[in-house]
Amino acid sequence: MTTQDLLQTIEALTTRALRELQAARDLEALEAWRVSYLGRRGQLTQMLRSVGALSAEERPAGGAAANRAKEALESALERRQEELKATALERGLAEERLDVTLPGRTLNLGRLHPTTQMVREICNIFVSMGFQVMEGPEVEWDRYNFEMLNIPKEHPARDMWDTLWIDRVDDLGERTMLLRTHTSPMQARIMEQTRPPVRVVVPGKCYRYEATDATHEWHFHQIEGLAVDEGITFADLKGTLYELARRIFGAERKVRFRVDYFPFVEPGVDMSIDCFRCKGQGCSLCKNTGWIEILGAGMVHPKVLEGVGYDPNVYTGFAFGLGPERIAMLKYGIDDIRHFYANDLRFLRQF
Ligand code: FA5
Repeated sequence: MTTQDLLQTIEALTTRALRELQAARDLEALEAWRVSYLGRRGQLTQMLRSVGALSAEERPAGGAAANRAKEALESALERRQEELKATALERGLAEERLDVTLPGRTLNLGRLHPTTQMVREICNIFVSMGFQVMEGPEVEWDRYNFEMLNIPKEHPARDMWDTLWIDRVDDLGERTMLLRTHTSPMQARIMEQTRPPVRVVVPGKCYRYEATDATHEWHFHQIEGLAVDEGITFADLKGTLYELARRIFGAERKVRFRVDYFPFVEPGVDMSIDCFRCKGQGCSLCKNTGWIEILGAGMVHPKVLEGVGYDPNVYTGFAFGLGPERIAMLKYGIDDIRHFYANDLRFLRQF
């Protein structure tokens, strides 16, 4: 090979190598390129070796050309490495970039069910008046749900609580277990276990085997109240419930007590508030009476006190049972109690 041939070959090789180098898109491709041209068996390395085959006069010029080519490729490789690193960094930064102008994703926050909210509001009012909050079993014995409340087996008052029975009978074939129809069984349970003074409220679920309509569910809540001590009178009952009505429905609410019958109180009453929509004039909400009934109450019957071992000559007390769904209906103008448990988010999201 003459020097002329070698110089041409080196030039062609350098041009090709530089073109390929520009086409390399990542560091791996660069390494492959380096091995292919500058590696121990690389194309340029081979060429440098072939300089030795030139004659002594031609060797310096050929060697110098080959070395220049080597340096040119090495510095081109370095530059390309820097370029690719910079591009990779830019790409990385671009990928990590946060577009703060994008609208945020909506977070669906949960909330308390309107019944739970109402139960808590009512319980808090009683707590502020010195009552404790207790809970009791939803599956209850006949004994607590009826018998200890002065409602014996054949008593007609049992018709007032259409009952869902648990499939279990005693030795005499009598059904003994049920889903509680009211929270009143907790009156007996609490008094059995404590001595006066007693001041408790009991929120919880109740169940009745009855047809549903706008004001009746087969599953609903009650809050029971019970206060027993020496010297408790009907005035205490009225004062406590009046305060409840004012705190929930406003200071100017009027309250009405009327005689009602519950076997476990004597006397028994129901309490109504004057209709806040028509201010007592009569409207569809209050069925033209001007009053809306919100709870049943009364003075604890002496027989109930005796049944739990309290001396009715020493202790007296009052009890009441109210429906938080009915109170929420009145407070928020809800026209049908069945909305509460229909799981319709359009309804639930309003609270
Ligand atoms: C009772 O259940 C008595 N235990 C209340 C009581 C307690 C009286 C202590 C005296 C002393 P009544 O069946 O009226 O009473 O129910 C009381 C409240 O529970 C009602 O005023 C109403 O707010 C609610 N309630 C009753 N039945 C239903 C029903 N099917 N659906 C929704 N709420 C109901």
